[in-house]
Amino acid sequence: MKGWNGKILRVDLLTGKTTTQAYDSGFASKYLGGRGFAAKILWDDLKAGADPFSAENEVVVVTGPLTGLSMPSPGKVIVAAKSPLTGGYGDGNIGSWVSVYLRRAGYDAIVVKGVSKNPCYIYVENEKTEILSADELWGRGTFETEKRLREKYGKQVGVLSIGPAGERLIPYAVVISQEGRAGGRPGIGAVMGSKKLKAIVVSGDREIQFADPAETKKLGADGYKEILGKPNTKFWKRQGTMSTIEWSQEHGVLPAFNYREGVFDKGLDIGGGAMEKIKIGNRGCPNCNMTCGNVVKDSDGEPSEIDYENVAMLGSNIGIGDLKQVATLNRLADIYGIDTISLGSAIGFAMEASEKRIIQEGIKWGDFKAAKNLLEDIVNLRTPLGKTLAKGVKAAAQEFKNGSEKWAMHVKGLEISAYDCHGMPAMALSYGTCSIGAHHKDAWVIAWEATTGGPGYGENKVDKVIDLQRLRGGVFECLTVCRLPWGEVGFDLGFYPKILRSVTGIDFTMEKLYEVADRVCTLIRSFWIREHGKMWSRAMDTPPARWFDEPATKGPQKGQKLDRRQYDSMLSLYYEKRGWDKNGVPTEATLKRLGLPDAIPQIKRAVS
Ligand code: PTT
Ligand code: SF4
Repeated sequence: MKGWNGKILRVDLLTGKTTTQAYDSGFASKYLGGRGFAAKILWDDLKAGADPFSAENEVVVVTGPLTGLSMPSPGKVIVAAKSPLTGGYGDGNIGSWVSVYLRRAGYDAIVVKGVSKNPCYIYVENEKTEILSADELWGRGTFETEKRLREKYGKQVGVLSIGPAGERLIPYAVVISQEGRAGGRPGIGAVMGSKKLKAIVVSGDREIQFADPAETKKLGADGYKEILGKPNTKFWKRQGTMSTIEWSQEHGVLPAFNYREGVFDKGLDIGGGAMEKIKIGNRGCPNCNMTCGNVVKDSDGEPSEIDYENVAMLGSNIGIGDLKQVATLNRLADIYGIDTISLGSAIGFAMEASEKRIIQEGIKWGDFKAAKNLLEDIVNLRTPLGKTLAKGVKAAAQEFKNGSEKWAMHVKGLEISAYDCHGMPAMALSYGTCSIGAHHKDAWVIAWEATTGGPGYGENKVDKVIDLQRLRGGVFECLTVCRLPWGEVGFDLGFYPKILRSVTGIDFTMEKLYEVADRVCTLIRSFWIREHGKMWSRAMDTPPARWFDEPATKGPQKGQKLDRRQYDSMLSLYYEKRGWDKNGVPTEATLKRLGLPDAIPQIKRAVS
């Protein structure tokens, strides 16, 4: 087998045993890598109802066949587990040198199960794997942890680590790498914490075997050249995702005041233009020649790497219009290892509850000091309010009551990414049906919807959501490379099947890749159904009531709100096109067609 290493490293933290599992080209072609491998491994290994914090749950760190190569933006790795936040399948995509070194160590994935007695970290160097004491690292922030590990192992390693949020099992704790790359929004950092696993360090120097090495080298080099020649690349390197703030404001979809509105009066103060004025550097993922990480000086004078989602959720969504203050909250979130989207949603939720006098605490919109204190309360679990918000907004609403579930902004328990949907039904459907809960990663359909998609709930919108889910949530997450060359600078999509052929020798076409994407999407859906059984319903694919009941009152979306009946029709059509039944459960015929027959009895058992 060429392109894949064909080996998965399995580590049991309870017994201290490590084993290597080989897989064949049939498995590789069927699931491709990344999200595909993670979904299949978790489906096979976990029993329904497994406690996300039990020894049985697994942390899967996984690459794809193009990960880490010398080609545009390949430095990503997927971290996955059963989510403690949603109870369903959870994963995230993170830029890290682990991507490159894991492949060079001769593995495509690491699967960690068990619970260590004491804090530990895993060190992998080619064939050698060690489980070492992390007593000296436990309790430390992610920046300090990575620094200390790098002092010990040098520059030629990749490091994934968790901060105090993961150690304290906060269910939206993430995994951090390189002081500013984050991944695993549905609490993958907390699953690591539950295993007392502080970090994973990887190094390796083996060659990856390609079917056609000369062609692979040429295609990679041509790809880099193409990126440099694109008209938008220069601007992209200047602003990265930050120009989306201005774009969202212009289209009335920038979340403000816990998604009550889609515009923010200080929107321009926290946008890409404002960012450029305080920018001090540019960072990025390995082997990328369009690096987009914007490092700015925050209100404490410290460097902080910011992206659109961080700034919208810790800025406009909580009413803060000072970018340096936003950057400070962002840096703290990275050090503690907590997701900025869920954190911003939780703080916004508390601010609204305070305004409505549902809670006693006085936390005003835009109050930086109060937001910072609340952040500390959450990550240190140090006040009753902090402890409640640390559970996520879905659980917090169950405690706040008073109708607060209507403006607890989540789908399936995962807080919503930073796009307001009052007037954007396709984006609402994308959030409703994303594989891990409300994330924009699978289908960022809003860019199309706000410009060329037009108004309404037409079939074209359902088709577009599915197309994007196939490409972004399927192909890119399975290849496990960054999608931004294609998405942001117009890099040719035809590049990917071409280089995949030269790497693996298998005749992959875009159609074949979409088949894999459909299989993985339906397998993940099966995972959710297996977990939720009879509790599963269409409501789990529906965004919160706020967007249906309360129209936006400002900006381009003024007066807009979603229509329940029409959203429901879209959802039915979506299920039909996916080959799922009227409740969103995959049908027997679909499972057979996609080569997932073993899911049939399990699903039958779950829903009967
Ligand atoms: C991702 C989500 C995003 S998506 C952002 S900013 W974005 C937030 N980043 C956080 C952060 O930072 N710190 C923190 N403590 N929490 C954070 N939570 C949020 O997590 C990121 C880039 C970006 S920046 C995006 S869109 C693209 N995402 C990709 C993806 O999902 N798949 C893919 N194949 N390519 C992608 N390329 C882009 O990568 P999750 P990164 Mg991320 C600090 O993790 O769980 O997937 O959620 O990986 O290395 O930081 O790069 O406006
Ligand atoms: Fe990482 Fe940005 Fe490059 Fe993508 S474009 S690989 S997110 S630095």
